[in-house]
Amino acid sequence: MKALVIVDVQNDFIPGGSLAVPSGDKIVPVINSLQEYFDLIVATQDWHPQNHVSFASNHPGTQLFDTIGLEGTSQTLWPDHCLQGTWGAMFHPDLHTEKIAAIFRKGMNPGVDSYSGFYDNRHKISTGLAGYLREKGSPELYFCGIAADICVYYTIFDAVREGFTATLIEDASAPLNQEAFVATKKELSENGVKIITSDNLKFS
Ligand code: VGL
Ligand code: ZN
Repeated sequence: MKALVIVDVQNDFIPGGSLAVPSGDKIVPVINSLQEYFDLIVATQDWHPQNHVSFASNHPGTQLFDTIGLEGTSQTLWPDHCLQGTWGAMFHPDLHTEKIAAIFRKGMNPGVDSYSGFYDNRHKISTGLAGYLREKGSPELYFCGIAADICVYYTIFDAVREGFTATLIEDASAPLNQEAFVATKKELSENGVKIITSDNLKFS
């Protein structure tokens, strides 16, 4: 059984949004065309309160994309994005959502960021995604979405840690930083993650 995890395909991560990822819009039709190959589809949403620690606007004197120390970890400061209930937090309007069986939201705790769809960045609070997928029979997991080098990457890493089989669908994912993505792909494949393109699914 195959499950597709669609990570953060939200307006703010797409050109026109506050933290736009180049080509974020290009992957939406690819994701739509893949959905028929899956038995189960779930999605994640970045879902921040206005006072979220990852917003540069909450740290006077800092610049966008600065890194600050935060309880022994480093935190990148982003533009305000994916504010709970706003347009920027909604799925891209062209994304087909009919088959999405469950949505897992993350980044709701004001004091801690959450790149992965499974756990917050301190690995303390679970979204319940791993338990949900296990109850569904621990399907083979396929991942796509935005940003490929950030939230998709962290989500896949946690999937592997949780013992799932994980595959990244590269042409259905868009990175914020292309160079960082090259490095994260290498790291993922060294950890047993398969990297494919959508054609591999369609013609297998
Ligand atoms: C993301 C930065 C901040 C992502 C979320 O979805 O990749 N990146 N919050
Ligand atoms: Zn965020």
